[in-house]
Amino acid sequence: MSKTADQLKGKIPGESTGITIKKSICTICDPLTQCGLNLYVKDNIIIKVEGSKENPKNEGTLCAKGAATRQYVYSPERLKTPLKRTGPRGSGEFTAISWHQALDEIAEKLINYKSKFGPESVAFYCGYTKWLRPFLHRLTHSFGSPNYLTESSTCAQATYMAQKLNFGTATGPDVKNTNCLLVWSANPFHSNTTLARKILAAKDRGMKIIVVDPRCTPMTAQADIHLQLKPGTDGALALAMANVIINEQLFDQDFISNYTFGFEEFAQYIQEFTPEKGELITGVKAEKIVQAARLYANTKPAAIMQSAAPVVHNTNGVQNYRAVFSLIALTGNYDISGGNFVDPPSFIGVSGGVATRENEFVHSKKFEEMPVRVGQERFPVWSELVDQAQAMDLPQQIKSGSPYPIKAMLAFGINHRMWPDSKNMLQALQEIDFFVDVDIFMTDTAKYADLILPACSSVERSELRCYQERYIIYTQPAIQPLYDSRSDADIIFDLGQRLQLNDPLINAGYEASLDYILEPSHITIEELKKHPAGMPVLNPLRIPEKKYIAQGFSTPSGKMEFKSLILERYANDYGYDPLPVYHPPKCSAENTPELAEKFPLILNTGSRLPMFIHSRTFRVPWTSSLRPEAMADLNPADAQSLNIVQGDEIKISTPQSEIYVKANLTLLVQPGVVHMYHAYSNADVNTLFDCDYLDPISGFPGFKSLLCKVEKVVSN
Ligand SMILES: Nc1nc2c(c(=O)[nH]1)N[C@H]1C(S)=C(S)[C@@H](COP(=O)(O)OP(=O)(O)OC[C@H]3O[C@@H](n4cnc5c(=O)[nH]c(N)nc54)[C@H](O)[C@@H]3O)O[C@H]1N2
Ligand SMILES: Nc1nc2c(c(=O)[nH]1)N[C@H]1C(S)=C(S)[C@@H](COP(=O)(O)OP(=O)(O)OC[C@H]3O[C@@H](n4cnc5c(=O)[nH]c(N)nc54)[C@H](O)[C@@H]3O)O[C@H]1N2
Ligand SMILES: [Mo]
Repeated sequence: MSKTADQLKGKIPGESTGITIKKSICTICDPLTQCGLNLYVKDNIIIKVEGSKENPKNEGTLCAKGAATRQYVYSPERLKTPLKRTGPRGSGEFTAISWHQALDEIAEKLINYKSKFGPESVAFYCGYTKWLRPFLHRLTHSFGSPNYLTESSTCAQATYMAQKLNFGTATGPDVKNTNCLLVWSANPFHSNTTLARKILAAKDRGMKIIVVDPRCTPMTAQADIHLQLKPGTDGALALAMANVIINEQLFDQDFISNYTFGFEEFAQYIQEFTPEKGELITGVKAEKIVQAARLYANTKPAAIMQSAAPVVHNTNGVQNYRAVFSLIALTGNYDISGGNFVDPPSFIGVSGGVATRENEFVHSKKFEEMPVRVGQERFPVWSELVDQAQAMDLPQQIKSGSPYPIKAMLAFGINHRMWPDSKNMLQALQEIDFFVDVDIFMTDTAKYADLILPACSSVERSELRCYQERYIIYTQPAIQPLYDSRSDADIIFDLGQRLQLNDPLINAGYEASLDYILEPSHITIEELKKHPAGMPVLNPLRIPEKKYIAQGFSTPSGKMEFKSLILERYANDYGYDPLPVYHPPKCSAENTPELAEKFPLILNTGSRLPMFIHSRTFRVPWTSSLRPEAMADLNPADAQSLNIVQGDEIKISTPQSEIYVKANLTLLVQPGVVHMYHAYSNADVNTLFDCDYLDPISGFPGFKSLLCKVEKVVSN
């Protein structure tokens, strides 16, 4: 073999091989990771993928999903051209049309709905993808609609709501500098691998770890103390820990006296939550609760690591997390280095020490100048604290037309299987007048759209990202968009032009809008283009500790609120309790004992698997081969009493519906709990939930605790 042939075989970059290394980022999962990629490109084809060493997140590493980037990008399920529906909704019958025709038609329809039914009759939606959000958000409001909706109606925002009710602002753990990390329901070894490496490094320098999780996971394997509670009982566990901290005088007197509101009432309320009562409710031994409370309160500084989802995927989720976050105030670990530090977001929810005008950019029209948002009447606290509509109420409003009709939806990556009672969401999509979906792939939901537009993937586009590590990148396309696909941002700005919005920034275009957002930092897109692998932020904002001393807290009382004055305002009309009270999940042995007789097991869903991210990588051969079939996890003790062995086909039923899956026997789930991953097309666990099985404060679905029954159907 010639030298060049050898080099080609080895995929060695250089002039003789024509292979170049292009820098990009992976956004198969998004937005906290955004790992850097080295893409080996020859003739506009990616032939090899590596982690990029310069990137401060992944430092050269890649997870199972990122390593399969080529199979994701070159999937045969990629959408190739704009498509117009020719058959009935869901039939999958479409005909190819041009971009011109598609965008003209969308603009004409949306303008028509706006003039007939008002701009609020058009909803704009974005799924798990985050990068395009500021632009879609502005487009929505410039169009005049208050209805900007996202997947954050089931993710993260309820956690932030709990933090905002307590402290007025969101906060996160300072893992690098803490001496005790209380991981309250997170498993970064599967959900955020770059963070897992940072936790291991902190453990090496002596950091203690407490993990609260109903299952055993790689994270609990690292714990000094694992509190294996029953799903949905987090509030009771936190209140029992508060009981120990208060009654043993382990609290921070100065912080409580000077900076908190409602401590007396809270201290009185927690008296009933003795460690013994905590044990009764949560299943965690009283001694362990005491031990964990002492370790957390006595180690300084200590930080609580929250998750975007599991705690708030319970019908009592916001109050449970409020109880958990009260522990931060009790121990004075708020807004300090090594505690729960407040690092304000720079761009798309990620802090990066970069001053931006994102907030000003997205709110081109004030909510007060527009009609109420979807879900606002049902979830008023959501609407006070989150600048989006609550998408869980969307199917209801599409179907009922109340408080006003929703006629059209422009969605970027919508998956109806995200909603509880996902069939109900699909029915709503069948009833809506006009539905457009922009996605990378042909999906089951896209088949219901009137028009489908093909988006390109992250390696085919340019996007701006800030990193918590004070790093910033504006990527360049590593390859040209495949087929006739386009970047979501180009689609949004092109459509914006056609919608006659008279919006100077939408008219100025994508990069001009980014320059506008970045203007306070004096960083420009032109400068960023000179650094394809990204660059450290040169003069990052210096964020001081204990900002509350000078600024107070952004709560009604100006203090940290054990007793929420926002919730108190809704006490009469909505029955919200101002204290972080504990009530069992709506469907539970404690609340609905008669149901529990028929449905004796707890259904817990959606714990992350390392190779899947929602529905996205089921279609990728490398990742799907690791778990080719939908499976439900059962403890061997439960399996034995139900006469079930590994691989048997089982039926899981709830008061709502039933599904059929294979049984996976594992000690990782506790007896009495069945766990099942979500988003499978052939065994969609979200069909088992009622569409109204929601937390009354946030509107988040109770995905982590419902009652169910398991029966054997076919022996393996
Ligand atoms: N039972 C249960 N249900 C759950 C959960 C659970 O734990 N249990 N978790 C919930 C949580 S926390 C979340 S965040 C949601 C996630 O729910 P979804 O946001 O619905 O997640 P996906 O299934 O990934 O759907 C996103 C779609 O976006 C498309 N997409 C990907 N990248 C792009 C892009 O760059 N542009 C465009 N236009 N489209 C793109 C994908 O192909 C996919 O079709 O699921 C929720 N559902
Ligand atoms: N590989 C992969 N990574 C992902 C995702 C993915 O789909 N795949 N999704 C991304 C998204 S959208 C999100 S929101 C994050 C989620 O990130 P994480 O929260 O870290 O991940 P999960 O596995 O959903 O949940 C963490 C743990 O919470 C536990 N848990 C379940 N119910 C309860 C409960 O009631 N109380 C308590 N205390 N714990 C409970 C589960 O057993 C699980 O081990 O992951 C992100 N990263
Ligand atoms: Mo999420």
